[in-house]
Parts: sequence; C-alpha cells; structure tokens
Amino acid sequence: MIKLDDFLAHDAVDPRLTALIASVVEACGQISALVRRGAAGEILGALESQNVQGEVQKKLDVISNEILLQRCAEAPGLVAMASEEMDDIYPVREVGPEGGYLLLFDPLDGSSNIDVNVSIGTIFSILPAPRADGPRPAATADFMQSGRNQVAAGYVVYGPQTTLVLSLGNGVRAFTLDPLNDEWVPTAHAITIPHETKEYAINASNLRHWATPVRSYVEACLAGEEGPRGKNFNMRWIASMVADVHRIMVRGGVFLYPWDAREPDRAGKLRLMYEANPMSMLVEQAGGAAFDGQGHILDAEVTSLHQRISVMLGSRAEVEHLMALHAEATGV
Ligand code: P6P
Repeated sequence: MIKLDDFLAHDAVDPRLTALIASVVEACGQISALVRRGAAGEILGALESQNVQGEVQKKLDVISNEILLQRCAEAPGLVAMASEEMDDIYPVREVGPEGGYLLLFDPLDGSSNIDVNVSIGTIFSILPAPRADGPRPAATADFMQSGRNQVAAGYVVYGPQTTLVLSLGNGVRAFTLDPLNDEWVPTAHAITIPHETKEYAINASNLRHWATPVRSYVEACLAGEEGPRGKNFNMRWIASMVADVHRIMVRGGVFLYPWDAREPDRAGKLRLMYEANPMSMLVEQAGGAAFDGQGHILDAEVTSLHQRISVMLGSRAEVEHLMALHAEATGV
C-alpha cells in the first residue's frame, strides 16, 4: 500500500488539493496529541461559550478549531473555511479565475465523550471554490453546493489508534498514525462495507419519538429470528458519529440518527455540510448507501451552512430496506 504523501500526489491531481489535505492531516496529528494528553494537559471541561448550534463548547472543541484554521489557512488554493464551531465562514483568499477549494469541518465530533475518554474525531469535506472573472470576497453562498460536488472527504478517529479514513472519489483508504515516529502508515486500501449486516446503531432512548418507518425497522431488529427479519441483530451506540461510522467502515452495520418528534421542525440532529455529506461520500465510495428519509443524502438540497438532516447510512442492503419502509409509509 502506498504512503499518504504518494497517494495524495498520485490521486489528488491538483497539487493545491494535495497541500490542503496534507494541512488537514497535520492539524489532526496535532489534535490527536492533545486528545491523548486529556486531563493531563488541563484541556478538558467546558467553556462558558456556546457554538452556533447552541451547544456548550468544550475547551478541546475550540482548540481543535483553532488548530485547523491556523494550519490550513496557509494551504495554497484554499479560498474559505466553515466549521461547526463558527457562525460564519472564514475567508482566506478571494474568489477568482483560478478557482481553488472550500474546506468544511467538524473539528471535534462527539465532544460530549471527551471528558469520559471515549473515541472522538474530526470530520472534513472539501468542495471546489467557484471561479470568478474578477476577484471578489468569498461568500456563504459559495458553500451552497450539493454533496455530490465534494472532491474529497475524510475523518480522523482519535481512539485506541488515530486513524485517517479518506476518499478523493476513487475509493476509500485508511492511514494509521504511528506514535513512535508520527508517520501516517497506510493500513487499508479499497475499503468496502459488507453489503449485509446484523448490527445497527441508534440512540434507542428516542424510540417513542421516531417516525413509523424507523420505529418499525428497530422493532423488527429487536424481534430477531422469530420476527419479520428472520435473523437476530446486535446493537451499538457510541454517541460519537466518527467512532460509530468507523466501525461500519471496518465491519459493516447501519447508523441511524433520524428525524424525531422532539423537535418536529428540525430535519435531524446531525449537520449536512460537515458531518452527513462527508460521511455519505465515504460510505458510498465504500459501496454502502446514505439515506435522509426521502432520498440519498448526497442529493439533498443545500439551503444553509449549518442545516441539519436525518441520517441513515451504512451497509447497502440494510439502507435499501430502510428506503423501502419509508416508501411504503408514504405510499410511493
Ligand atoms: P445523542 C455527538 O454530539 C453527535 O453529534 C454525533 O457524533 C453522535 O452520533 C450524536 O451526536 C449523539 O447524539 O443524542 O445520542 O447524544
């Protein structure tokens, strides 16, 4: 398997994209070192502040966001950044005839797990920057692009190992950070999600709030081999999307964070631009599927930077079963 630098140079085509991804990965290496220090580095705990989602910010959320901004701002061709932790975009260069890239990230997803030493991660998505005849400031509207436009997507999971999972549109590869020499070692290429699975991930405490298709799906899983599915299922819920999705990339499964009636006007909890879209690109590139209750997540209409979406993704056969249950419910 080829090393990360060689892979980027070979597959990224545009050296500016190579440099940007290398900057993201360097930043994640730095974040990994901080996460590993934990309380020993006096960087755990919450701040007084809240992010644009109205969520209490952990110290490490903000530190990780700063690291990504600083490391990536120098990357040639980077026009602007957007983050879960920032209300507005972070312009870096002007939009012009040379195009370039837009970087979006959730700097530390699963941050509720930081203080209890459970795996967390960084998720990132790279979109093409628009071209303009004359230079103009980057705008939020430049980010309003379909997930199908992503030129790269990836995550780094900070768990027992620190592992980068990355796609540039030609399959999915993994690289694991060797703490002995700080090298990203290629550990998997052409990752493929098993088509079938007996493992689902959902926060079951929300059962009474789910729409009928999701509730029917989970109840059928719970009924096991005596039920309509004719097989027994296993359940996992780490409450850290990166960790749950990484398990699915490695051994299959389906991850659900669907719409629920707790906040009926909210499409879901997870954010489209820097959580669902990058994860959906990785899952589809690995042969899986990603569904938002109406259609493929990557086809979802993008209306705002921090918009939320219902997420059901993973092993293709299981997601297609969920699609059929939703189609039945709407009489499609
Ligand atoms: P709940 C973490 O806060 C996160 O955004 C995802 O990483 C995770 O899958 C989900 O929320 C967990 O949500 O409601 O189970 O705590």
